[in-house]
Amino acid sequence: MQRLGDVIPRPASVRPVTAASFTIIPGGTAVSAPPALEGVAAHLGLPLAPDGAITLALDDSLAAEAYRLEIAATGVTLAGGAPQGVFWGVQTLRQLGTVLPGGVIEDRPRYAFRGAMLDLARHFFTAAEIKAHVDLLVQFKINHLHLHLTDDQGWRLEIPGWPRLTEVSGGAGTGVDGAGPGFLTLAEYSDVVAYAAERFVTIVPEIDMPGHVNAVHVAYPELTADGQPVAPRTDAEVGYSSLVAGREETYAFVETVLKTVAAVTPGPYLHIGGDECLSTPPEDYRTFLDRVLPIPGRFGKSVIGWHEIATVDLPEDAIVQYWRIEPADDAVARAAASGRRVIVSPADRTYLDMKYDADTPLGLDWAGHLSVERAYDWDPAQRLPGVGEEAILGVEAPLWSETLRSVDDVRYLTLPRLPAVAEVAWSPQDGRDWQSFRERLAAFGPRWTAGGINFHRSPEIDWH
Ligand code: TNX
Repeated sequence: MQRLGDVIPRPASVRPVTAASFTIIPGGTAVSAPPALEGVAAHLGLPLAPDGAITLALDDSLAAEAYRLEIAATGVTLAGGAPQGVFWGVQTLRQLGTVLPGGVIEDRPRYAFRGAMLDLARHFFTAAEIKAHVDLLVQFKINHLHLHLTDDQGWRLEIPGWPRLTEVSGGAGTGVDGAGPGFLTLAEYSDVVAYAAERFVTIVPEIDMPGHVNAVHVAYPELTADGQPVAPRTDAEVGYSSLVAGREETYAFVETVLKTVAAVTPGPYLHIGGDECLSTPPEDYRTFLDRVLPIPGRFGKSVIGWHEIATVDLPEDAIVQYWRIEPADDAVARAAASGRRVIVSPADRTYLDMKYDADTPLGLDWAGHLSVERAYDWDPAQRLPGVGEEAILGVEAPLWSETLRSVDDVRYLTLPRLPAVAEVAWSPQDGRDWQSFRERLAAFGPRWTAGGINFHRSPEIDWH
């Protein structure tokens, strides 16, 4: 039997009762749940019955994402502030296995935004593959999936009225090194959104602008500065393409794209990129963002951008996503001081596409090597001078896909560092400890192996 606290992310409070335990009998033990929780109950994979020994309930004295799990010899009670709190409690139950140690877990997240990002532009992943990724993320209580839908190489979302975006730039050979093809139709995107929503995951769509747009210019040369045809690019350079700030056609295009994405995105955010605009003159960058940053608000969404956007005037509800390695950035501290919230994604702690060490066959190393311990052993509130706990909306672990070719590759870089970042984002800082984490993580090796889930057998962990 596992110990009650053998869960990732580590719960806020764990009180074991050593004598007691409850054993789930597959096919025998039933779950009782009110109608509002029947969808959540289904994730336990047990039958529903009014007198089930596992009781799910709502408790409005708890915060929406908080839950309380009580395990006694006679039964189990799981209460959450809202269905999502119960759902996170279900993830805890599933990690504990079938012989549940007795006691009480009271748990709630440190940050409201616990994110992962998948880059569909450099290498496309299908709707089915994205859904499988959602299944993996929710086990660690990640509640946002940021989809990087467009970049220099490819454009991965259907936009009615601009068919060449996906016909040309979602076509054969549009991934890095000629991988591909692929794009999501709006129906497929909506299917992913709905699947994620059933698991309390919010999709955050990103249309990267004004840089990272070579795929736009390949499809529509009339949007370039001189109207001349542009060659497709499948290398991994950045910073060479830009939408043209001084032309009205640019904003008609951007407006249509953001309106389309907003219409199929129930979540509150639209990410407009804004990173690495090395070929956009600073005045043009400002002109472009002054026009584009307010657009998501007109469609009822808050705008998110990579931290370069903090150099211009931001809407009040704009969110800045910090990705730099040391040293920190003054503009982000100024944005925080004026009330903007920050998503913390420092590349040297959260970029899942960094190699673990010099021997890692996949990934990049521009931000250094990212061991499991480095992904775990840091405090978001201590990372950025002037960006304290109140300014932080949450933490996200991006996975760029230049070197990825398969779901196995995604998992190799994601596991086991995503669980580390998930604990950074969920668990109270003062309860976190690398030694405890690596011991809890060791138990996942046999589970991933049994489930056919590829992962990196990091030598930092004494795998069971
Ligand atoms: C930087 S970080 C990028 C991406 C690359 C990534 C590779 C950021 C906002 N932009 O264009 O894919 O590095 O690690």
